[in-house]
Amino acid sequence: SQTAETSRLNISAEKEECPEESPLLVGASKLSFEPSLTLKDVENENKEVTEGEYEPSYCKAKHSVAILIPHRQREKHLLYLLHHLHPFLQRQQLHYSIYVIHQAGDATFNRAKLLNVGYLEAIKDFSWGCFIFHDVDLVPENDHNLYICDQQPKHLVVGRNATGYKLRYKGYFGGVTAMTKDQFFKVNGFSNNYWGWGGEDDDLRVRVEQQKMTIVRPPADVARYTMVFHKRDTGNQINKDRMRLLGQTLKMWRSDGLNSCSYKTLSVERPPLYVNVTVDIGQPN
Ligand code: UD2
Ligand code: MN
Repeated sequence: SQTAETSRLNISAEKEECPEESPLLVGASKLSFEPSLTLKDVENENKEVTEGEYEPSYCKAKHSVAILIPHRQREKHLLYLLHHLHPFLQRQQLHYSIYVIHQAGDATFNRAKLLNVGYLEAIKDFSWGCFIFHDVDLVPENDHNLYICDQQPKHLVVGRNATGYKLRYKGYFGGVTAMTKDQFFKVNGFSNNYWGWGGEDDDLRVRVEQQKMTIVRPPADVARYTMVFHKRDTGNQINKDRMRLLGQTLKMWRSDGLNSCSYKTLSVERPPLYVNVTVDIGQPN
């Protein structure tokens, strides 16, 4: 019967688990940033991605990972990142989805709150076990830098082009980080109160350490990034309040974070290469 046939096909279609280490990794690769690149080009390069999501067709992925990118008015950077990140993640044989969390309006930017929103929205789609918090302008140079979570929160940017590929300072936790669903929940996510540039990444480190977790990093020779050149954006001026806020993290973390993140989702669009969440996160009070 039709039903028997269908179920037989389903059984034979059951995939074997992907190998421990992907055979598709190529190591360090030369990155290109072509100003003439278009979204159509990147869509054509990535026919197997639908609504931002991909999983290998030929084996069962061992990891399901949501990539969260805070964004406003960095369209070219987003394009470069999508162009490099999709093939990079596919070579790692991951089941993944890319979320771009777009801050509506022109109030001061709030990277950390956007990332909280990304987490809260992404878990509505799927039970992602791992989250990668990812600046839009950082492109990974080596696919041995695995976009999977660890037993401990992981910082993936040991070095980047502009800073001689050296860790900026001990405890630095900015740029690209990976935390499991539970690790992030345990620290109550990011603070929502860092408006403008700086401090929010250090605040997350304090939360992590307060939970007796330790930050791990991949080897320096693989945790390398190119940051696309940019100036400080208008709307993201340096946060003069950041040192005062950092002094209060241990007092505030329980009540300021995922559990107090209020926002209004204006739209969730699903073009081929990413989920585009546009959100009103308010403004500093
Ligand atoms: C550093 C950190 C970053 C964050 C920031 C302070 C590194 C490599 N990165 O980045 O993680 O801690 O300092 O807040 O150390 N963005 C927009 N539109 C804007 C403004 C910001 O999309 O108008 C997003 C975008 O994803 C960008 C990120 O916010 O990559 C961080 O902003 P930045 O690139 O201006 O700051 P930067 O490079 O000093
Ligand atoms: Mn940057």
